Amino acid sequence: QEVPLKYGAQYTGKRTDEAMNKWRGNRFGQFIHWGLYAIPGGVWNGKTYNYAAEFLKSSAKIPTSTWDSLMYQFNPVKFNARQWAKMAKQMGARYMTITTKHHEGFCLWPSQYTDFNIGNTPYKKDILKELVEAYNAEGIDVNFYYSVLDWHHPDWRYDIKSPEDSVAFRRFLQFASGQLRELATNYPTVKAFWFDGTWDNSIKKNGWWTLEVEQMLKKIRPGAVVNSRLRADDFGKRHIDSNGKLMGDYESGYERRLPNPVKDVQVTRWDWEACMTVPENQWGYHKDWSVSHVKSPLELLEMLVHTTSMGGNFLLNFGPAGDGSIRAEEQHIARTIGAWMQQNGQVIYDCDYAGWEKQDWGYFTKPRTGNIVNMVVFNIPVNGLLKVKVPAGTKISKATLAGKNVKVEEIAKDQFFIHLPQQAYKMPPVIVLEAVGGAKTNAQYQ
Ligand code: H79
Repeated sequence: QEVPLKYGAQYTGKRTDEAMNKWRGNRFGQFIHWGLYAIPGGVWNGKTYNYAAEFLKSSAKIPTSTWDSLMYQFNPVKFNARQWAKMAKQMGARYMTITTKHHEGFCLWPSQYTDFNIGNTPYKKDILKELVEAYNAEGIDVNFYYSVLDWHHPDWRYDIKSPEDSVAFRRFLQFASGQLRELATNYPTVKAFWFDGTWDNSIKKNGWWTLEVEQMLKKIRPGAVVNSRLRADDFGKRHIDSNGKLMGDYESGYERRLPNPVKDVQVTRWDWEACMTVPENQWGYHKDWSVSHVKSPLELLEMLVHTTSMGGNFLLNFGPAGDGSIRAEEQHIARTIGAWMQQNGQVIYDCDYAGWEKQDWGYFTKPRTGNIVNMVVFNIPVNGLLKVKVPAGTKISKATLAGKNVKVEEIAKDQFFIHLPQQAYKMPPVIVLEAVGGAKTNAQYQ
């Protein structure tokens, strides 16, 4: 029994249009968090705050007027959009998502709706425009992150508790709509919108606005992709509407975590994206990364493969410094992942869930077409034997490692050993299987 909804999901199942196929096939994206928080970098009055650097205003209880005056210090003399874009390209990112406005309310573009924007900093120039042009020139799609939550705007409300709140918040929603219309109109190559800061009661009580925004953006930019985090339905239900249907075009709830590859395979039924930090929880630039574990390039690469193997996109975050430089650790990550992607990108781009039983050595991925299944090996068994359990009736006719055949041994019904050549692997080896017969197992056939 379905509940009638005015603001619920607009369609069911995965979108199959060209724009969405491109978004999905991109698989690997670069997230960039850049704003005024990059200037203090997690340190205020000599005190280091371990919590997320982009939350410093809140952690250190800094008054809005004090925080906002950081704007007059924003002058990234080392910023070079083309260098950023080249690094992203070298890493293998096919899209980039930039914080046009984070919770602090500062705009990286010269918005006509507020003075709190890049045009009034010493830097003056439109950073968003520079980034869009530089990334697009490298063939990388650019998507816009937009925080609805706004610590700067006087009309922002966390909840609506009085008629005055209601009037103020209406004004706020008009402001946000205006900014989003401005972004979609002035940067015509934008491919997707990544909403954040939409969890408060004020938004939940205004689900109509979230649908209105989704429809407006798609009208201005046909094919635009919108994340589920924007959306709330008539009853304030977020992401998934009151009838259990996904709102927006893809599920965006996996933040700093990934679905379990065995228990959570239901995620393969819809489009989704996970976003990930390099430290435990720092999105904006933090001067002192010793405050938490810092993920290694191989940890992050494994997460990318894990995500692809479950039909999701992986959005890896970078937090440039206030001067526009990118820290050495992040550059190292980009280079290391990039070197592997250069050789093995075909197991990521346009790949999807293979539908085969997960094994301890790593992950399967499957190109959208053809009878190929890829194995990406992160845990190499001491005996060098990689077990593969195939769907009933499937045969593995061939297995190759870097173009060379490796031994395939049938050990039982629908079970094979792939003999991995014994050597010291510095990066995860990829074995390409040719599989014949059996049921089609790609997620799209389920
Ligand atoms: O931009 C990065 C972070 O700064 C931002 N999202 C990523 C992409 C972020 N904002 N807040 N948080 C992360 C954590 C806040 C979580 C909470 Fe909640 C909001 C706790 C309570 C309200 C989410 C919604 C968890 C529970 C309800």
